[in-house]
Amino acid sequence: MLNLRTCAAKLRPLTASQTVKTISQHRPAAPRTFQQLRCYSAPVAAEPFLSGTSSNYVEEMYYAWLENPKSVHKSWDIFFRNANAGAAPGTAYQSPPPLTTSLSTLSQAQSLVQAQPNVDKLVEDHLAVQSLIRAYQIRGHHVAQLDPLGILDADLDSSLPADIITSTDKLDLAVFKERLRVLTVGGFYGLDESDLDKVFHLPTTTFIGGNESALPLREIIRRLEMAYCQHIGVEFMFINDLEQCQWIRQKFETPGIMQFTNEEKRTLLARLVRSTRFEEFLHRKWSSEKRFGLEGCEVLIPALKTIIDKSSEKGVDYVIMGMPHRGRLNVLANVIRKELEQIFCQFDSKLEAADEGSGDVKYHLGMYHRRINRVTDRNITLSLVANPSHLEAADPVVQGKTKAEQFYCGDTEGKKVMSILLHGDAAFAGQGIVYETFHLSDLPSYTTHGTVHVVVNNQIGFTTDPRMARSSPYPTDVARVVNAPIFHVNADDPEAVVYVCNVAAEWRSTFHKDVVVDLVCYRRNGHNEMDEPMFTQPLMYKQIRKQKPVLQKYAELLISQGVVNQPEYEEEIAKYDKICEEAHARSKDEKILHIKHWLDSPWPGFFTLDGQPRSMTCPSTGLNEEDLTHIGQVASSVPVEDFTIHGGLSRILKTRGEMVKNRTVDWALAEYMAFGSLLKEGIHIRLSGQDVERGTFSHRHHVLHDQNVDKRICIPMNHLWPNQAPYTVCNSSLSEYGVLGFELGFAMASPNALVLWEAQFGDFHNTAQCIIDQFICPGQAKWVRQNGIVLLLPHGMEGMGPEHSSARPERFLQMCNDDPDVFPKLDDFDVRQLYECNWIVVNCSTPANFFHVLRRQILLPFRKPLIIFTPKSLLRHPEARSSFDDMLPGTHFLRVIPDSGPAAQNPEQVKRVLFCTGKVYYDLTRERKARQMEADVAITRVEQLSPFPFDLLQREAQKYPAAELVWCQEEHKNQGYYDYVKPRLRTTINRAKPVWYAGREPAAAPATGNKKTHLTELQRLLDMAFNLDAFKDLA
Ligand SMILES: Cc1ncc(C[n+]2csc(CCOP(=O)(O)OP(=O)(O)O)c2C)c(N)n1
Ligand SMILES: [Mg+2]
Repeated sequence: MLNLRTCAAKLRPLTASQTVKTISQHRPAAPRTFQQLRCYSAPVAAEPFLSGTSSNYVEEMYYAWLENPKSVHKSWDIFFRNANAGAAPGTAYQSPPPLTTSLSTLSQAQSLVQAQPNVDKLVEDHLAVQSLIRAYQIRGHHVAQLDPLGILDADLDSSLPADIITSTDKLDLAVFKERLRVLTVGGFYGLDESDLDKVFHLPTTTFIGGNESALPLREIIRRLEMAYCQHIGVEFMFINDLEQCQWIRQKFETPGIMQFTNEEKRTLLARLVRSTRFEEFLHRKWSSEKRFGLEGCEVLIPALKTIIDKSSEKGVDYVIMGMPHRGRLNVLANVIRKELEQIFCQFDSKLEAADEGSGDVKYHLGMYHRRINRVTDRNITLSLVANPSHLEAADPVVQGKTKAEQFYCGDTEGKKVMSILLHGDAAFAGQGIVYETFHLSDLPSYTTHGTVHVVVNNQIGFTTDPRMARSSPYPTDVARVVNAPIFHVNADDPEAVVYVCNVAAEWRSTFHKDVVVDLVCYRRNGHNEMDEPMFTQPLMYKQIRKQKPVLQKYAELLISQGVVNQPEYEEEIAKYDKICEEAHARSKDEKILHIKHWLDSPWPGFFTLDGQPRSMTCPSTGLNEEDLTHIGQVASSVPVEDFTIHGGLSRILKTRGEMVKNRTVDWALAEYMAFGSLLKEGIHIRLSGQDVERGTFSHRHHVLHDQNVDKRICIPMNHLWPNQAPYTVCNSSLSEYGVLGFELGFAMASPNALVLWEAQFGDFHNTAQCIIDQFICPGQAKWVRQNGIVLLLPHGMEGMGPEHSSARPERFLQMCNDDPDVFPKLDDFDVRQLYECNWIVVNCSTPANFFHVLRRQILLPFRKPLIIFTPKSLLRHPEARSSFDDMLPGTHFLRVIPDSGPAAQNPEQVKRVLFCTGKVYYDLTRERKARQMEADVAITRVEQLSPFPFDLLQREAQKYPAAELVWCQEEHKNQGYYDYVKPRLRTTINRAKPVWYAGREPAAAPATGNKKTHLTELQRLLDMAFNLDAFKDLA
C-alpha cells in the first residue's frame, strides 16, 4: 500500500510516460497491463480533485479498480473508464446506476447524485463518510446506552462527541438535521441533509456493508449506530495492530451477527434464574447476614459461564479465577459448582472449625473443582483463588498460579490453562496493583497468554460516586496500556452481555492477549445487605427501587417472543428453588466446618489422604563431593561452544573455578550448589525479581550474554544434568507488589518447586507489604494452604544511607506466631517447630548455611514461607566462605552456630556471651581478636531467628554460667531483632538473668546518610559489646 500511495501521489505532476516508469519501479508484479495504466494515468492525474486530502482515497479506489473494476462502486468504474477514454478534466464523472434492488432509496439516490455534477464534492463526501465511520468506531461507545438505570454516563461525560451524527436508532430527521447542521458549521463533514440518501462506497475498514460494498448514508449511519451505539460500547481503536482492529470491527459491525437461537436464549434464561434465585434464597434464609449479593448484576453468572464455555470449546481445560467479594458465593455455587450445602453451612455460626488456624470469612475462601462442561462435554477444572479483603491483591497471585499451571503442563501458548479476573469498578480504577499486573501480561516469563477481565461496574464503590473515585472516563481505562480491547455492555441486556463474552473468549483464544468486559450495572442493595445506600445516593436508589430485575425483563421478552411460556419459566424457577431447599436440608447434617474443602490448590500425593505431612523428619541436606564439584565446574564455565563472554566475567568464573578446586564456596557458589542439586532431583526452580539474572551486586551471573551476538544467552544451570528439572531465572518488571504476588501464586501450584523472589534491596519489599501481610504470613492459617515461597532480602548496614540498608527484620519477626514467653514443649525442634510456625526467618552468616536452608526448604515434608536476609558485603568477604566439608552428606542447616574458639574451650571463664545474627558477626570477631578477648567473650550466631531456637540457645546460655548475656545488632534498637529476641532469650533462661543490648540507639530512619557517622556508630556499638563494664551500673 505504501508503494501504491507513493506512485499515485506521483501521478499528479508526472507525464504519462514518466508515470509508467515510476510505477514499474515500485509496484510489485500485478496481473494487469501497463497499457491500462498508461491510458488512465494522465487523464486521472489531471482531474482537479486529485489534490490535497482526497488523493489518498482516490488512489486506493483507483488501484482497487485496476485490480478489478467490479470492486469499486459503479460511479468510480464509469469515472475511470471515461478518464481512460480521454475525457477532459472535470468531465469524466457520470452518475452511477442503482447498486442493488435491495436498496429502496437508490433511485432517489441516483437522481441526487446525477443532480450533482461536482466531482470534487463527491470525493469530499466520500471522505466525509469515511471519517464518519471512523468516528463511530472511535467514539461510538460514548453514545452507547450503557447504564441500565439511564441516569449516569458510563464514561462520566454527558456531552455527545462532536463528530458523531446520532439520533440513536430512530434517525429522527429533526435531530439529525440539527446534528448535521452543527457538524457542517463545525466543518467536520460538509455533509448535508440531501446527502442522506446518496450512496457511498464503503472503505475496507468497515464491515457494516455485509455483502454490499456501498450503502446510502442513511443506512450507513443506521448500521453504525446499531453496531456502536446500542447496549455495547466497543473501545478498541487505540489498538496498534490493524489485524486486531479488523477482527473486532468484523465482530461488531457485520449486520445480523448478534443472533441467538432459541436454545441459546433458553440456556441464558435458565442461568439467570439460578443466579437470581440463589441470592433470593440466601436472603430468605439469612436476611441479616453479609453476603455481598449480586443483585443488579445477576448477569455475571451467564457472562462467566459463557466465557468458560467458549474457552472450553477452544481447548481450554483449566480456568483459574480471582474475584472480589461481590457475587462470590453465587460464582462458587453457579459457576464453579461448589456443593450448595457446603456454602450454606458457612452461614451456620455454631459449626465448629475442623482445621487448625484462624479460617476466614465465607466470601474470601477459594475453591478447586473438576467437572464436565455440559455445553462442550469436555473436562474442565475451575479454581477460584482465596483472597484477602484487600481488593485486587489476588490479581498477580492468580496470574502466577496460572503461569505455573501452564508451565507444568507444557502449555507454552496458554491454550489449555487460562485466567479470568473479576473486578469492582472502584477497585479496578483505584488500585495500582491492577496496573502492575497488566504490565506483567506480555512479559515472556510472566505472561499467561491473555486474561479475560470482567468488571462488575455497579457504578459505585461502597458509598463513593464514580465521579469521586476516578479521573478516567471509564473504570477500565488502565487496560488501554496493554492494548486490551474493552467491551462495555449494559448488563440489563443479557444477550448483549453473552455476545460480548463470547467475543472476549474468542479474542483471547485468537490473539492470546488480555481483554476486558465491563458489565455496566447497578447495585440493588447497599454495599452489603446491612448497609443503607439512601444516606448517600438517594436519587440513584430511588431509580434502583423502580428498576425491574433483569430476570423478569428477560423472561418477559422471551415469553413475548414465544421462546418460552410462563409455565415453563415458572417451572425453571421452582426447579432451582427445590435444589436450594434440598441442599439446605442436607447442610443441617454437617457437624463440622472443613476449610480444607475450600482449598484452591490441592497438592495430590504430597500429603497423606488426611492432608497430613507424610513424615515429620527432614533428611540431611548435605550433598556428595562429586555433585558439589560437578556443579561448581559448570558454574565456573561456559557450557556451550563459540560463546564469547565479557572479560570481567571470565575472571569471575576463573575465581569460581579456583574456589571449587580448593573445595570452598562463596555465597554465589553456595546458591548454585543448592539450586543445581535440587534440579537434579527434579525440583523446578524459579528465581524472579529485579535484575536477578546477573544479581544486583553482580555476583550471580546465572545468564551469560554472548558479547558478539545480540540476545544470544546461555544459562549454565540448565546444562547440569541430562534429565534435570528446568531452571527459570527471570529479570522482572520494576514492581514488587505485582511480582511478589505473581511468584506467590506460582509457588501455590506445586510443592515440587523452589520459587524465590529477590528484592533488589530488602527495603523494597515494603511496596509488596500487602502480599506479605495478607498472604504469606497468614495464608496457611486462613486458607489451610501451604506455600514454600522464598524471599531473598538483601540486608545490612554498609554505610549506604537510610535506604538500601534494612530489609526491616523487625516487621517479619513481629508477625511470627511463636510465643515469646513459653518454652515450647517439643521433642523435636528441628522439624516439628518448623511445622507449627507460620514462616521461617533466617539470617545466615555462612554460604554453607545458606545452601542448607535452601535445600531444607524442599526436603521438608511440608511447605512454609522462608524469609532470608541476604548479605551484600559478605558476598565478597574473604572470611564469608565455606568448605565443602560443611556441605557433605550428614551435614545440615545450623539453626545456631555456637562459638568454637577459646571461649568455648573454657566456658566457665567466659564473662559475656554475645548473641548476634548475620553480618555483624564478622565485625564482632574482628574486634574481639583486636582486643584479644577471645577467651572472655563467646559469640553465638542465631542463624534461624524464627521459629526461635529455644532449645539450642538454652544450651548455649547454660554452657556459660558466669557470663552476661548480650544481644548485639548493628540495626537501631527499635529495629532489627532485639524486641523479638530479648523476651525469648529470657524465656530460655527462665528469666534468671537480664539480656543486655549492644547496638545503635533507637532511630526513625534505618541508617544514617553520613558515612563517618555510620563508622562512629559502628565503633560505638563494638565498644559497648566488648566493654565488660558497660552494663555494671544497670544491673
Ligand atoms: C485495598 C482495599 N481498600 C479498601 C477496601 C474497603 N472496601 C471494601 S469494598 C470497597 C468498595 C469496592 O467498590 P467496587 O470495587 O466498585 O466493588 P463493589 O463493592 O461495588 O462491587 C471498599 C472501599 C478494601 N477491601 N480493599
Ligand atoms: Mg462498584
